[in-house]
Amino acid sequence: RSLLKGIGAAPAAVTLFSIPRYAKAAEISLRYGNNLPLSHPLNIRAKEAADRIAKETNGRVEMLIFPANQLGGDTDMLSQVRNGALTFFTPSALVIATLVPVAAINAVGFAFKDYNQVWAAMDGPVGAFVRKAIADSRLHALETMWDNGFRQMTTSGAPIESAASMKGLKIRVPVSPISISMFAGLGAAPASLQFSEVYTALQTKVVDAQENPLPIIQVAKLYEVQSSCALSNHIWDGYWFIANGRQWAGMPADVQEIVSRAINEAGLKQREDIKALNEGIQADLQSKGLKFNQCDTESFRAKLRDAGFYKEWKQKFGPEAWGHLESIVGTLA
Ligand code: X2X
Repeated sequence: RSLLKGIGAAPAAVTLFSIPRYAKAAEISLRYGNNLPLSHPLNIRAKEAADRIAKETNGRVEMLIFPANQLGGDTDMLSQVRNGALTFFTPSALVIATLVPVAAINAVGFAFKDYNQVWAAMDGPVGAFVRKAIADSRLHALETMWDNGFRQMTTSGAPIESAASMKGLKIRVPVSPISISMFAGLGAAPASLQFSEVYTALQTKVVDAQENPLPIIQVAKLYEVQSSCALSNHIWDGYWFIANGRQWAGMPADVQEIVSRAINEAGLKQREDIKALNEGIQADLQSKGLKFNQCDTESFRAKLRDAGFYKEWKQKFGPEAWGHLESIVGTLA
């Protein structure tokens, strides 16, 4: 303070008093990238986790968030978290499955009846099995999976009412082998595109349809370029919060503990956000012009069974992973 005496001029004082909350610059910068707009609960809760990490480490650790595909699409961010350019990335299970195939186990069509089954599986044996497989790829998956939601189908063409509506439908799916397999099995013409490309692809009619949970349709404004939504609940999808393995292992134990607690607890809150959001979201999307219809999900299942979809993926995932899933949801194939 005494140093300031005699300087007197405002600029010095301004500099002094605009120092951020934490006196020292962070010693550890964690870089986290994701594919969702800032208004999605995933980003809102991740920001809270970042604030908590800074606070609980007295500013020693900062988590910088790069939302909304700022650093590229899913495939780019997956490379970045593998090579260490990113510390954290939240790929959907569908997307990390391009690297860790068994991670798509939660995306078996029509497997889950409700969220009780989802969390019993993902906080239980299915999630544990997948996290181990992720670790084998030199990535660390935090315990709590974040919610994306039950995926629904939207189109700019005729409403999707049953499996017959799928014939030849140009539908965008994520960069995800099981999604391609499922929609091909349903008779559609699926195309893999990163999420960063979806709005434009729908707008320019490169594809006519897409499938995503309602909160994504809302925050990414897909209702502007789609006219109807079939409530199919065909896949439950979530985000794994993954870390570069070397960076994770290199973190001091106390930091690791603070970071994992902050992120895991934020993830639990994020699940509640999605649940709350789901309550009024249909009405909101309807008011924005999206028409909703029920669809004949039994016709979808039957078509998938006939196409050999369940048999094929049971074999791909292997008896152990499949057994964990069936221990929660009952016999599938
Ligand atoms: O790309 C998608 O459709 C999204 C946003 O749901 C995923 O991250 C898989």
